[in-house]
Amino acid sequence: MSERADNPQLTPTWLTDVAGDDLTPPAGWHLAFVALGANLDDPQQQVRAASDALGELSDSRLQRLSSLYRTAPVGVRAQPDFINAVAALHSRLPPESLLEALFAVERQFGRRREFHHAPRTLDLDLLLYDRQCIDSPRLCVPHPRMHLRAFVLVPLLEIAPGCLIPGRGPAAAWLPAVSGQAIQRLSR
Ligand code: PH2
Ligand code: MG
Ligand code: MG
Repeated sequence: MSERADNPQLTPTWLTDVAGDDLTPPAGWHLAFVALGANLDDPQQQVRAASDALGELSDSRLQRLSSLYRTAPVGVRAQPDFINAVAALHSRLPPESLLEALFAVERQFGRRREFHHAPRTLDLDLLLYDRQCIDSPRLCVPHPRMHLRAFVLVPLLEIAPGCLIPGRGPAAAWLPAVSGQAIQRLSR
């Protein structure tokens, strides 16, 4: 059975406390959050076009898209600034199939996997899938470092202010931990 929004004990905060309405998926659908990032080849255009592609994923519906943000690179510092955003989707795809669909979009955008954290035309990371915790060789959900990255937390909280990260608590509680990371919201 799917979790019911009318049972307060089973109601994830992000399903009820988002900008005055809610993101509860219909029966048989799931709520997924996806991070978008690019820092090569006109990254703003890459992220805008990628969000259009997310809107066309099979068995999925784009529910929300954050603003675009210009962010300083985390990890390997000697690379261009990133453009980042976060999307909320309803999807009927199981998590591994959704991941495959995201990889297919990355490939469509010319992504080559050169080395870990290499500059990229497009990176799509599955952050959250309902309240599930998945730790398989291909997929780790919640994304294991999402709570430590301003470029994820800030756009995520823009579209889902009450978002909970399973195992970590409210996403908003992690903001102080990332306050030193440069992030600038771009006008639409
Ligand atoms: N992605 C990374 C590593 N570092 N830094 C920023 N600002 N934005 C990203 O999307 C990003 C990063 C690995 O995927
Ligand atoms: Mg990534
Ligand atoms: Mg990735």
